[in-house]
Amino acid sequence: MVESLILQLHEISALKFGNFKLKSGITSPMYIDLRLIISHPHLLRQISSTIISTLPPSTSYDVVCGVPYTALPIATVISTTSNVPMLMRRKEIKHYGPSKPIEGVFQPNQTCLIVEDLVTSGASVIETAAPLRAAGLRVTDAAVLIDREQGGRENLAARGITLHSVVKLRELVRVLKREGRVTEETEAMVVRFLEENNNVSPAVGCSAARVRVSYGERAKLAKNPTGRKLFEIMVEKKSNLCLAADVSTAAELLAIADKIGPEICMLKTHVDILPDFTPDFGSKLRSIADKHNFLIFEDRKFADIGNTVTMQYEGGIFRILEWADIVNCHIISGPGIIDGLKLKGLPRGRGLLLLAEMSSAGNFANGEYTTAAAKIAEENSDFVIGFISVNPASWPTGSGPSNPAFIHATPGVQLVKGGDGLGQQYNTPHSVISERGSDIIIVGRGITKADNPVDAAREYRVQGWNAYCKRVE
Ligand code: 5BU
Repeated sequence: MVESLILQLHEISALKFGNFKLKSGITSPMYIDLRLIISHPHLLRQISSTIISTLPPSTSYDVVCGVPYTALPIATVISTTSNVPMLMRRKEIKHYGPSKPIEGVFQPNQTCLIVEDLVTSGASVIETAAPLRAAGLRVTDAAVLIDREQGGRENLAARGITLHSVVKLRELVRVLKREGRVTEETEAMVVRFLEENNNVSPAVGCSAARVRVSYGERAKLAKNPTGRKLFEIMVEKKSNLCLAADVSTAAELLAIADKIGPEICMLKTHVDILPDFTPDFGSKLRSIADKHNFLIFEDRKFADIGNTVTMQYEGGIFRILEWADIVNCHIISGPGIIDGLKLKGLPRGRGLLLLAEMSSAGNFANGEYTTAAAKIAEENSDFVIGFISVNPASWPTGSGPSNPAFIHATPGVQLVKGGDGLGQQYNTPHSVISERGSDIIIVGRGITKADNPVDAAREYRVQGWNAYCKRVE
């Protein structure tokens, strides 16, 4: 049965051998194009029924969802022949009418089987699972015709999805060779290719999975109430702009917060630079934040042992815990720092950003350090809401950037690339949001030192928001 399928796919030229440049840039000795199957209804029906009969009998599901586009007809045939309702995931977000990422009727907690034609790194399945899960559905299994055996199974398993394939690529080539459709050399070339490319990173795809999910959907995935609120404010205000309010006095800070408040989702403070700080500073800033609907982020960069940071967070003259929705910390001292901050912050519903990367030249927050931050975040996703990062798109496979619940905020942003002579390095809003895969632009002097800070803030907001809209399109 499977053999006859393979031979038919070869006959219709859905399986080709030669030298093909793949989307990832690598050259493959084989190209699989399953879009052709819609021209062969008999084969489409056969593929659909084989995919379902390959599933272990214990697999149960209430709805099916095909990964757009090639697997949509396969999922449709499965749905009509097995009488299981189908869902469709929108690849493009509509800019008119009610915008639903998932089309079709379902109940939260129902189980959805993902149907796919071909799995390489698993990135497309992961991208489809994210909005389904965000909508409350359970996604535990993916059924696929061909597993290219290039890491997809492992990458999906790491995200709680079991891959069931009708045929693996090595097996497929073996059948073709046995039936005299390909030469021994071709088979050897494919096997060598698979050995050399046995772990295709879904890093780009994963990062893409996160960056293509809208802030609104990600709000639903956030475990921490402040993380959720931040996404919601971004959507309500169409703003991914955070003002770094590094001005000379508390009075100036409160004034600029009130003026720029309508443009921002978050205001970042360095409370220890204010010479006129008084104990009522927090409540004054809080009422401006409530008036304009933004969150307060004290850029305190805690770095000590757990016990000390609990005191620094809650006590002293600044009493940061009282008024800051969000604080951040280095992970240099190990995970105990998270435990310490969490002890005080979590009962108040506060959130924490981990410093995974920094914007200044020559800093040491990279490589293994960044990976460690991502791991600590995953282990503390009730309190950690995300990262201070600079280029999350470049983070290694399977680390934090793939998790859409985490938010990335990036300092070092101005309208033109450059620096400040003291190590700061600037990238543009477009580069930060579109190319580097961050979510929030943190802008200080680009706004505070502008001739007209309100106009400047609006410009940054529009540029940041447009870059985001393009990204999720
Ligand atoms: P600027 O004026 O846009 O350069 O201000 C950037 C702000 O972000 C400033 O408050 C810094 O303390 C803060 N910052 C940063 O620039 N780079 C970092 O890596 C981190 C914070 Br973390």
